[in-house]
Amino acid sequence: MHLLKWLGGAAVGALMLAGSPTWAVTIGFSQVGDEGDWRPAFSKDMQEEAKKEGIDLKFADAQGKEEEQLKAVRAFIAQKVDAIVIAPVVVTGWGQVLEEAKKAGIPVFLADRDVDADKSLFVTRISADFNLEGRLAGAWLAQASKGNCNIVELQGTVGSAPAIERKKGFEAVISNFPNMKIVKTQSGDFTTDGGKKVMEAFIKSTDNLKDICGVFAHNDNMQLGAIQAMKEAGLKPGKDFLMVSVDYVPAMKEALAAGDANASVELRSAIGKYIYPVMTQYLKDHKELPKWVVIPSDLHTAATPGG
Ligand code: GYE
Repeated sequence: MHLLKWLGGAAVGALMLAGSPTWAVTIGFSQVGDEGDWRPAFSKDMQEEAKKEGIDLKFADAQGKEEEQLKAVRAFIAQKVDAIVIAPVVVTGWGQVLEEAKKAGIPVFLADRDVDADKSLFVTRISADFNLEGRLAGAWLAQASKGNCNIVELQGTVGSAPAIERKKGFEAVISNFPNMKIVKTQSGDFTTDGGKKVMEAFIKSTDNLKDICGVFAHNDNMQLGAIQAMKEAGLKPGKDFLMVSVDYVPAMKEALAAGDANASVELRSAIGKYIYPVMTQYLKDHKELPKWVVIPSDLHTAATPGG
């Protein structure tokens, strides 16, 4: 009886292994950190999807430091993982370590943020179009303000792809409107606390946001911090100020519903379901892929929730 049970269990185990072709794949993932609400959701998705796919995921949190990411990637190379995923904190400084991975024959995939290294050094990047997110935010603000708006901007982490591209996209749109301009801009490092501090400084230096009509934040967490600072100063974000940001995290959905914010561009955090099939297929056939697999973005207001 015992033996039968054991044999049955072993057979089921063998079948399970046979049924999940990716069971032997080991992937190293170097993540930025957990600076806001969006990123932990992305980390969780990567871990849960890996489990579903039978992938052994080695997860390294760099706590916002590129040096930590470089160390993690070198450790993955030493461990001879099958593939590496990097969500790079900033765009610069990647050439050398990507060369090392290439030499070791380990394919690298970028998730979310971009690098400025040679594109032959990674297989593909899977992410949203940050420039489009900036353009969507700018277009919404142009429409909501009828093309008349003095704007304060909360930038993301200096040198990161989303801070660079969201700014560029936003400016490309507002430059079509002679009466729209950014009058103050500073980095809040993508954090709630950073956004709050920057907004407090803006409130002081502009006599309580006098003549300011809109706030563009490169992510929701900074916007949520800005909302706190504005409320503490007796101002009415969402009512007297047009508030637009990016991510569409649950706390921003609440802020939109409460009327404290007006619009947010959704950044999907479920990247695992896009990236793993692409990676496992590549490990099987090594077929060249387009250098960018784009995840769609869309803008939400309180009147058009969903997503
Ligand atoms: O918008 C922000 C996070 O890299 C695009 O990073 C991502 C950004 C996201 O900290 O909330």
